[in-house]
Amino acid sequence: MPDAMVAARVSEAASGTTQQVDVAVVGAGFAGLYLLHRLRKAGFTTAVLEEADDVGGTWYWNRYPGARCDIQTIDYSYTFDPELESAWKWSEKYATQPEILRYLGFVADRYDLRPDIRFRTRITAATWDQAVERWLLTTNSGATVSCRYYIMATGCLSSPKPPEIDGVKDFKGEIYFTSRWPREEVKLAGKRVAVIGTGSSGIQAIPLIAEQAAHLTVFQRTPSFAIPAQNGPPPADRVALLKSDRASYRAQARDSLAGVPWPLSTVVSWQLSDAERRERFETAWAAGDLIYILTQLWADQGVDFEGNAVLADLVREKIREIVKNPETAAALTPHDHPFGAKRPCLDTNYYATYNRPNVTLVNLRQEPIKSITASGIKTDKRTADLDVIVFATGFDAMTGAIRAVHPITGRGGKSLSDVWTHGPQTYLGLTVAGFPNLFMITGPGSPSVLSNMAVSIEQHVDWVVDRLIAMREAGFTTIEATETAQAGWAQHMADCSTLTLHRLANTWYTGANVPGKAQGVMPYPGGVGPYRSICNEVVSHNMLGFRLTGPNGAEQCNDGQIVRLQPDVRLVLNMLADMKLPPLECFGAQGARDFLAAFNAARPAGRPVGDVVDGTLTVTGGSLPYRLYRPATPGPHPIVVYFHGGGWVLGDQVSDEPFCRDMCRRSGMIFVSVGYRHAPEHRFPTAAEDGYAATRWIAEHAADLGGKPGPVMVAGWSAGANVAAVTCQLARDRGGPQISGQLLVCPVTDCTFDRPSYNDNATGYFLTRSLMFWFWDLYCSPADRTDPRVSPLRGKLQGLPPAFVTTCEFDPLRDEGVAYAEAMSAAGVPVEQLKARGHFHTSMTMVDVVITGVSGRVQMADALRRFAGLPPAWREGDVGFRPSQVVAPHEIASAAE
Ligand code: NA7
Repeated sequence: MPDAMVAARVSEAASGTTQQVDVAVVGAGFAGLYLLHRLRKAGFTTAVLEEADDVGGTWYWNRYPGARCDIQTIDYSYTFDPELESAWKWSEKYATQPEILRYLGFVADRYDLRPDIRFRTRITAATWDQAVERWLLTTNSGATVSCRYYIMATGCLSSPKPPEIDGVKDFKGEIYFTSRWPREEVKLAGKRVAVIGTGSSGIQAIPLIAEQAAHLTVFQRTPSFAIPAQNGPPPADRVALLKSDRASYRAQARDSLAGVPWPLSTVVSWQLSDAERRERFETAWAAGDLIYILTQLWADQGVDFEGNAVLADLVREKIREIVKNPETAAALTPHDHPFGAKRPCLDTNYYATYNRPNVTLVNLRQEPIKSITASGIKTDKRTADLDVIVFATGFDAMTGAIRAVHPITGRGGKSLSDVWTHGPQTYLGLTVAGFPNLFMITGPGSPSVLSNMAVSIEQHVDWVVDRLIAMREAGFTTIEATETAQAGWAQHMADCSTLTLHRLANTWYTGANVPGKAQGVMPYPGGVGPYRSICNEVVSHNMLGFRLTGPNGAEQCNDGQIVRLQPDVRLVLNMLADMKLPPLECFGAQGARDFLAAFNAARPAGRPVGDVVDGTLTVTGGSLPYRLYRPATPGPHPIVVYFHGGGWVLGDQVSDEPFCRDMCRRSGMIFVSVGYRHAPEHRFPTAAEDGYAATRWIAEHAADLGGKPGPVMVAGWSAGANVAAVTCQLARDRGGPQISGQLLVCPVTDCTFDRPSYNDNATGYFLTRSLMFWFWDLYCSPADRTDPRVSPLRGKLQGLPPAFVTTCEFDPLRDEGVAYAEAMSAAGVPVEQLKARGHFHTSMTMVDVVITGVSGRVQMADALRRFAGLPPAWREGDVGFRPSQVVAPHEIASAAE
């Protein structure tokens, strides 16, 4: 925009009285422009306030050499108007900053947005006035704005971080920040240049600076993982896909995890051979796409240490291949964080740049910077004489632009800065309790920087504007998140963080890059699609977690927590709901067994163990099959006799295979899974008597099975846990075998169905009340149901072996499991309980699917080891990335529990 026009606009605003608008928006970047367009179309008077003298936001400021987007540009575009999409053609797979800035200018012109944007205007304070229910904004130009709604479209990475190095002011040469690069050409030819910082900005700038400078010295504190962009024209296959069905391409992006339409990967690393993994990796390396490598190689790379380590090693190998000097290669190779936990970078010739004779890498881990002097940079070991220093040192991310830029004062004089002292508190990353009518676009607590920002921005803008329209229609004038909803969101964020590896790196995602900043994963790690569905659910549940008010005392508040399930449990249950399966009991017993077998065939099979042996054992009236899982460690091992779930009707010795394998690996014990007989062919008490007889046989044959002679342990899930509990009572009463501990996972313990969990979780959580009724009817006649051999809660509980009882919050069987644990405890039995919050009946056995079940299984395995008198197991991977502050995942997970 010509300067004269800017000046005219600024003075016009300055000269008037307070400008009254429906909505004020801060920032004229991707988010601010789309907001303005939508708000105007919806008939809201709107003012956009922008500090720069033109549109662009991030892309206005970050004009350093090499600045490009690192999501493919066809995906990093507005999608709200198909005509806009046809009117603009990107020239490159990853467009440069000037091209993206031109695009945003094109958008501003196309929708004639500039007249409502006040450029060169910085907000100096924002204060909520409860009496008039409006925000009052003061600005650096003196002009004030009064608005009903205040929307921060300030971007996630717009508040540069100070350099935090002594002596910057003393330096006599030129200083540049990548985040505030001048518009005028910066001449580097023939100069001695330093770059401090090797994040995305540094990695993009370094190769181009090296081409110009006489000498470039790179000061690196932490190496980042980078993969080659393989830039060029937009890839023909992706463009063709987009063109073939634009609407569905965009819809897929909106429902995906990262905001780019790649399918969900289901194969896990350990299901692939070395050669297959390498082939997938080479394809990804050649594809040059961060989202591809982060989501398409194998499903466990973002959530599991071992799956991640395989990928990280392959990237490390590439670095060693490219960089000729082994010492430099070693310094450039990250070892302190999992791949993707810190923002991975997309590069063009980055690693190869270190082969140039005019480039030196200084490893600040070995020689920290002591100070910047008049003539250069001094480390512990050297002095670099310099003409230019470039700071690529990053941003006070996510909260910086909202918290630090100007005071925001909400209801009751509360300052946002104070409210966020210990980290950002938000509901959905969109709103903050105590700050009515304030919205943040891509704020902390939303997918934002862990996604394609273009997709996340459009989703937020649409959600906010649609809410404002709905409020106007309903006659409400204020909207504010409730404390309950906000606390619930914090819990959900913590649950999501437990799931991914982001918490295990010190990064700007967690606030660790800014000294003194509160730490915790700030962006929402649960994925774009799930997040969108949650926002939509808030609306369909009558604005759950929001208080809306209007003139004449109108008020609506449906208070509550939007997500109470663990994030992966929610995904699984949604997938099951989408499958629209008929109730299992409709199939009949054999049909249900067939269905279960087919269902199980599609799940991850379970990780390798030392040995798997099938056999048969003898009981009165016949023989029973068993499957034995032996750890890979040297034996003899303690033995756990395991009883599968399935309501005494379904399943067999292999139906809980992934769980048995996992527990065998984690506990270091032999698991013998018993194929006890089923109803309706064999009704009560067959399962109970088989369980007892099998345990006796296994204890007597412990040595033959390669196990440790002596006491055995029993374990089971669901009806299998019922069999295990009954077995302990029978063993006590019938003179053995000796049982040293019982692990009961979601046990059936009683024949009454009136406990709250039976009603609260009657439907919607896979195991339904009617399915349980069906199981009971097939197994046991009403007259027999109070027999302790099927209702162990009604039996004598003194003298039972120590127990570990796991119950899940969303399980009809929850309360009877808790009742059994409490009753045993009251009878003097040592009992530990795990009440798994946000889990459902099958959570613990869905190994490699419900990842948040890991911490529970760790605790269960440790309990088994305690029963056997063994110390907790050391687990490979728990300490894999544990350089300093990093905490092992099971520790975090159990803390979260
Ligand atoms: P980043 O990714 O935060 O990178 C900043 C880099 O600067 C990083 O290597 C830091 O090392 C380093 N740094 C920061 N402060 C210092 C000091 N005081 N001394 C030495 N080194 C320092 O910011 P970028 O601008 O590169 O990228 C931000 C995002 O913008 C990017 O991910 C894209 O989304 C776009 P550290 O890792 O903290 O040890």
